[in-house]
Amino acid sequence: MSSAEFVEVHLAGNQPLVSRGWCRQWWSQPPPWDLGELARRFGAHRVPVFDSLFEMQRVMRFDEYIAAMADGPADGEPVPYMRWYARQRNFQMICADDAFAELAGDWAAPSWLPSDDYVFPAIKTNADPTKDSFPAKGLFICAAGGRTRLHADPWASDACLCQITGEKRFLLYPPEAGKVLSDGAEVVDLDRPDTARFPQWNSVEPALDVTLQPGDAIFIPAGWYHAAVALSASVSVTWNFVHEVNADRFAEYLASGGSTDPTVKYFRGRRRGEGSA
Ligand SMILES: O=C(O)CCC(=O)C(=O)O
Ligand SMILES: [Fe+2]
Repeated sequence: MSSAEFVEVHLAGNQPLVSRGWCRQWWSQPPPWDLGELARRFGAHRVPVFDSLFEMQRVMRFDEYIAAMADGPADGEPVPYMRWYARQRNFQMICADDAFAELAGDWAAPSWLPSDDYVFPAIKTNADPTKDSFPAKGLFICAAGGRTRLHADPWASDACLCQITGEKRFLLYPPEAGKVLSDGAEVVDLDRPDTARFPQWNSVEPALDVTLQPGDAIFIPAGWYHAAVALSASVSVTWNFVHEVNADRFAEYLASGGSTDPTVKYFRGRRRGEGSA
């Protein structure tokens, strides 16, 4: 797929894309980031560990996290999920920027992504997600069973996720399914639905139910509800963005209160390449 086609059909058309073997253009295999190697390279870093949504639970050494992955969660606890984000706000204790800088030569973004004309972050030419800062740019690592509950991403932004190691299942629902999946404040937990709160949640089918293999990538358009679960120990890289073709949508988001969001303020207050990423 060319980036022109991707921009027209998927970005402007707000349609998801599953791309098998995004990495094949550069390598026959995805980058060899097995957990042991990552632990050797970055073991001394402190990383944030989450539950199945975006509330940080604790901070631990990366090598300790990798060791704990093998032990499994405590009884009744969700599988811990490491989401190690690059800097995306001014006040952020822990950032993956040093690790991303070291890994930059090891991976490449899918070739169908446009390299020009991003509005969030504002990057006019030669955007490179391996080197440039993006909102919610993160290295996500979890054991089998680690999951991200159903949600839609913030900032009226699109997202790309590259699966590096292990298998991860994704469910996607179109924005209009929000009528039954969300009540405005909360989104239904597909694994433990509160049927009093979301009585119709079961009346919609996912538009997409796919299992990503190492070397696959997925494009999640703005407003689409999605949930993910790792089927084996998993390493993914992900980031969010808004392209010029969706500038109106982003402007509307800013006008309706988005301009006070800490991540929006961070990216609008810096120039490209400023800071450590
Ligand atoms: O890979 C996952 O667990 C889901 C990632 C995601 O949707 C997000 O971080 O917004
Ligand atoms: Fe998401």
